[in-house]
Amino acid sequence: MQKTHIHQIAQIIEQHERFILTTHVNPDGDGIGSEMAFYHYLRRIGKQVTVLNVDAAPDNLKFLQTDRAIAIFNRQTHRKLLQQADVVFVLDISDWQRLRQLGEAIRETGCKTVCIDHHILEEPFSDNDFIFTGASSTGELMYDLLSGLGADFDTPICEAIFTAIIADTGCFRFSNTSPKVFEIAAEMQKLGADRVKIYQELYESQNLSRIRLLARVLNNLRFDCNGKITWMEISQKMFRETGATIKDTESLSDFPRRIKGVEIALLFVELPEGKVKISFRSKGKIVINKLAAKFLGGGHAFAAGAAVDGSLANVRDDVLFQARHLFE
Ligand SMILES: [Mn+2]
Repeated sequence: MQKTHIHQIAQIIEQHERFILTTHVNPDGDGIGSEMAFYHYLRRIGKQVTVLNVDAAPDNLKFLQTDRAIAIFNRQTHRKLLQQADVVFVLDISDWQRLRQLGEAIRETGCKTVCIDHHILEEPFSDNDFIFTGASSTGELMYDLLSGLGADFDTPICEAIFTAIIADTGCFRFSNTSPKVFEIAAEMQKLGADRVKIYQELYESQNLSRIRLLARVLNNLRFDCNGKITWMEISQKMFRETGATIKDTESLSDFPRRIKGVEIALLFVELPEGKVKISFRSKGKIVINKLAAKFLGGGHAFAAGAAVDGSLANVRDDVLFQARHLFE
């Protein structure tokens, strides 16, 4: 993010009083961390700010005090709030579909919309799009913005930004981990982010049902394309038997990526309404979001997702058929 962009956003903040911040469905560490950092900043400079999301924060992000700050969207309850808002900041997402009914409600109000995101933008999204696909995370952009605005990086802001960055870089493992990412993380740590605490909250506070599901899924791991593709599937029956929920499938496809020779990991999750959710993960050689786009999904070059109608077996066969072409 350049000075000119920061200047534009600074003007928007200066000229308005009532702000709403939001992020995508199934919010992740980057979406929530970015919201929380921006929320604390806007409050401290005396603005009225509400974080309004479609879904609640996952349990492992509640240490960021999300329960106090984040409201879950309800058309009736939040009608007035939306009508009175001056500006809605949409963070970590540039696709109205992934804001569901809240997206519709925001557009109905006609209030100013500003998007800050690092995903590839297919077509103009908001009134003011600030999209930087070279950034590791929206958290990184939030750091650029807040430092450009001269924010006081106190502990809650540092922890929120640190969380956003480690969530989207897989704890500095993914190919998007630039030198700048380490610099920001180092600064956040110096200024108060407790690295060990954040790591434990995020990754070492899992419920037993998720681990039981993981065991089941790994036990049924399958390979294709001479071991370059690995795939796993989760049926509704497996959810029932382990007590796990869809939330517990988050980042499960990280595990098969660890196998030598694997380039792509696919995860198929049977949804109750006759759909299948697909996660596409690549180790960094094979670009994967074009494959996701064939199934009306999207995402980053090396991490993407889609949800399609059909049975687990049919969707899996279709996706595998297309995935094999990536290795021809
Ligand atoms: Mn992100």
